[in-house]
Amino acid sequence: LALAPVTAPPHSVDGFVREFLRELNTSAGVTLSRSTVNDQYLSLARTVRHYLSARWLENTRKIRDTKAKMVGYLSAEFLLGRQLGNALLATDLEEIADKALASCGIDIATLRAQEVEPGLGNGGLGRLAACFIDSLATMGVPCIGYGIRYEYGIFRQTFVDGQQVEQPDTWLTLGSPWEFPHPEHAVQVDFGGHTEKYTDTDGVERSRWVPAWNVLGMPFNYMVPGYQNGQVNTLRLWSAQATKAFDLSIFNSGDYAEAVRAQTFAENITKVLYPEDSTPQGKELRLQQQYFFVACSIRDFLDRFILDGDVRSLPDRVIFQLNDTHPVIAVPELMRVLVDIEKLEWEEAWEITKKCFAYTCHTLLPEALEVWSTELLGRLLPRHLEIIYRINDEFLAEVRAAFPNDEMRARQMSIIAEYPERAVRMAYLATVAGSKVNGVAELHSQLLRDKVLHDFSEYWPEKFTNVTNGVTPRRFLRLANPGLSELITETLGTGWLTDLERLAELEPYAEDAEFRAAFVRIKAANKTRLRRLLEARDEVAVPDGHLLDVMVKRLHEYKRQSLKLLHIVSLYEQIVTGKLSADEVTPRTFVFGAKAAPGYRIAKETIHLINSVAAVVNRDPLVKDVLKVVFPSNYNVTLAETLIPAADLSEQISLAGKEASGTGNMKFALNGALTIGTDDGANVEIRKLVGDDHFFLFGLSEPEVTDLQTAGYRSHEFYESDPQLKAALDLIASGHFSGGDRGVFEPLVSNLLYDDRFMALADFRSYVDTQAKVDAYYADQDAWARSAVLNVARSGYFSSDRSMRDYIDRIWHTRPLR
Ligand code: 26W
Repeated sequence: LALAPVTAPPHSVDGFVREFLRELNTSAGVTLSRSTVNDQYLSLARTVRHYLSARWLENTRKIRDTKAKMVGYLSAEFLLGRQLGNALLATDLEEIADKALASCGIDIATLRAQEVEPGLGNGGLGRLAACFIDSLATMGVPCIGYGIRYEYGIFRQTFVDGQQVEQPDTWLTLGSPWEFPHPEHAVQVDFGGHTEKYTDTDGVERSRWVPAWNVLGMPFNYMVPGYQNGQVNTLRLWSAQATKAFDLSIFNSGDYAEAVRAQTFAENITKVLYPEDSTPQGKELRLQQQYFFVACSIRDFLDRFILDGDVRSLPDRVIFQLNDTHPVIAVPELMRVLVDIEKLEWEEAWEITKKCFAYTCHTLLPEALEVWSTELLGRLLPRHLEIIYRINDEFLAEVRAAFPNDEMRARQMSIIAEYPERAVRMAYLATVAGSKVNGVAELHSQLLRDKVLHDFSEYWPEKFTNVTNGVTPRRFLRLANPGLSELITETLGTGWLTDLERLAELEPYAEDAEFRAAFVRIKAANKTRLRRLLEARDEVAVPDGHLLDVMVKRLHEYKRQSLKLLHIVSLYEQIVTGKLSADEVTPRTFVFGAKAAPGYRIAKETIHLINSVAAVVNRDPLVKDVLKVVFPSNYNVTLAETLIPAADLSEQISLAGKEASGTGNMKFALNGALTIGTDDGANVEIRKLVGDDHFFLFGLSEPEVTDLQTAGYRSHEFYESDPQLKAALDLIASGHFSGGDRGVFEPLVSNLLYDDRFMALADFRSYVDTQAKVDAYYADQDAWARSAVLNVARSGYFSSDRSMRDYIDRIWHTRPLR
C-alpha cells in the first residue's frame, strides 16, 4: 500500500469542494467563514496541486525507470507568470473550480487576482524559458528546468513625478503554494581557495581544488503541467543557505552577529535577480549565482538520474541546453566532476562534455556578451579557470593546425581575451563546448554566423543552426484571450491548441463577414476588459473607439521607444500648431509598458519623457479626443495577458539587426493585432507568413544599417533636413514637456542629435509615413478586421511547440515519454 501512488481527488464539483475545504481547515487552519482571500487563494492553489501531484510522481518514476533522455534546460531566468490559471487549464478544472467556489460563496476571479506572479526573469529570455518548459510538458518530452529561486524577482516599478522608482518584489511574503522544498536533496557548493598538484594512487599527476568556503543549495520543485495530457515535468529552482546555520562555537562565545553573518553572506547569493538586461554587470555576486545554480544542477542530475553511477552514459541521458551564456560555467564544472571526482581521462571527459551541452545565443549587441576577468574567475573558481585554460589550449592547437601561419585567427578565436583585461569570453567557451549553437530567429542566426561568431561558423559550419522562438498558445491565446479561443473552437473544433498550424484553417473565414464581426466584437470586449483593469489598477481612463497602439517590452535604446515618442510628439505638435486638424487624425491611444534597468540612465530618462509627454498630451483640450498616452507602471506577464489581446497595433520597431527575435511580436500577431515593424528578428518571419499586405514594414534593412554606419552616420543631418522631425525634437528641447525647464531632457535630445547609436532619426521619416498608412487602413474597419483575422490564421508557426520540435530534431534528439 505504501508503494501505491496517491490518486487525484475526484474530478467533480463535490470532490473539488471537499478538497478545498479540507485545505482551508488543515493547511490554512481556518474555517471558511473566518478565512481571508489569501487563505482561500492558498487553499485553492493547494487543491489544484492535488490533482497534479499523482501524475507528477508517476512521470518522474517513469523517466527514471525507462532511462529516457532528458532535456536539462539551464536558465538563470524563468519568467513564469501566474500559475493558478495555467494549472486549472492543464487539469481541465476551470469550470469545476468556478462552480465549486461559487457554491462556497466565493468568486474565483478575486482569488485569481490574489496571486503574485513569480517574476524570476527580466524579459524575453526568461519568458521564453517558461514557454519552452510548458511546451515540452505538453508534448510529453522529459525535461527538467534548472534555475534560481530568487527571493526578490524583477523589481516592482512605480512612478514618482514621472520617474521610475524601484521597489523590492516581495513575491514570497504571502506564501508560495506552488513550490515543494526538498531539504533532503540539498547540495554543497564550494567557492574560492586554490588548487594543488598531487600524484594519484595510480601514479597520475592530477590537480585538486582546495576550496575556501561553501554554501548549501536547497532545491524547490515546481510542477510543470502539460496541457490536459496527464504529463507533469519538473522545474527545480535553487536557493542558497549557509552550510551551518549557526556556528555554535562563535555563538557560544557571544558573538551572535558573527554567527549570523555567515548565514547572511550565503543567502545573499540567491537574494535578488539582477535587473540588468543585455548589459552585463561584471559583479562577483552574479558569477556566484551562475556557478551556484549550475553546480547544484549538475550534481543533482547525476545523483537523481544516473543511479548506477555510470557517468559515461550521461550523453544518452541528458542534453543541457545553455540559455545564453549565464549557465556556461557548467562546462568546466562538468569537466571538473568527470576528471577530478569521477577520475575519467581528460579526453574521454571532453568527449562526454561536448555531447552534453548545446548553446543558444539571445543577443547581437556586443556589449551584452558576457566576459569574466581571469582575476575574478581565478579567485572564485580557481580549478575552473585551469580547466578553461586547458580547453582553450587544446582548441587553439587545433585551430593552428587547421590554419597554419594564421596566428591572427587563433588570437581572434581564443576563449581568453587579452584586452582590455584578461578575460574569459563565455560565448566562445559555449561555442567550443556545445554540440550545437543556435540563434533565435532566421536573421539572428544568420548574423551570428556572419558576424558575431564568424570564425567559428567557418570552422564548424555544421555546428550552427537556427531555431526561431515561439510562445505558448495555452497562456497567450487560450488563457489570455478566452473569447477568441472560443470562436476558434466553435469554428475549427478542438485540437488546434496543441497543433497550432491548424489556425491556417481560419483563412477562409477572413472572407466571412459574420466571422469578422464576431472577431471585432471579441476585440472590443478585450478592450473593455483592459479599460476596466487599467481604471482599477492605475486609475487611468482608456477612451472608447480608439485605435489601440501598444509598445510593451524592456526599455532599451535599440528597441527605440524614443522613435515611438517622436511620432506621438510630432502628431501633437502638428495638431496644436494647426498644421493638422484634429479631425484628420485617427483617434489613437498609445500604450507603453517598460521597465528600465536601474542603472541605465538614458532608459530611465526615456521613461521620464514618456510620462511627461503623457501628462501634457492627456490634458491638452486640443488633442483631447484624438490622442491619449497611457503608461501603466510595472509591466509584467500578468498585465501582458490583458493588454495584448486588446491591441490593434503592435509596435516592433527596433533598429534592424539588433533585436535577436522578439516574442511579444508573436503574441500580438497571434491575438490579431497588425504589426508595424522593421525587418528585424522574427518580424521578418512574421511578415513573410502573414504577407506584406497585412504587415506595416518600415525602416532601414540590416545591410542598409551597416552601409550607413560605414559611410558615417550623422543623425543631425536627418534633423536638419526634415522639418517635421525638427519640430518634434525642438518641442522636447524647448522644455514644453518639462515645465519650461530645457535641462531636463537635454541629455536625451543631445543623444539623439549627436550620437543616436540606433538611428532613430534615420528611420523617422519612414516610420511616420508608414503610420499614416496605418491610419488610412484603419479607416476601413472591414479591411482591418480581415487583416487581423489573417494574422491569427497565419501565426500558427509561432507556437513554442514548433520551436520545441525544432530543438528536438536539430539539437536534442530526445523523444516523448510513452
Ligand atoms: C548579463 C547581461 C545580459 C542579460 C540578459 C545579457 C543578455 C541578456 C539577454 C540575452 C537579453 C534577452 O533577454 N534577450 C532576448 O531574448 C529573447 C528570447 O530569445 C529574444 O526574443 C529577444 O530578441 C532578446 O533581446
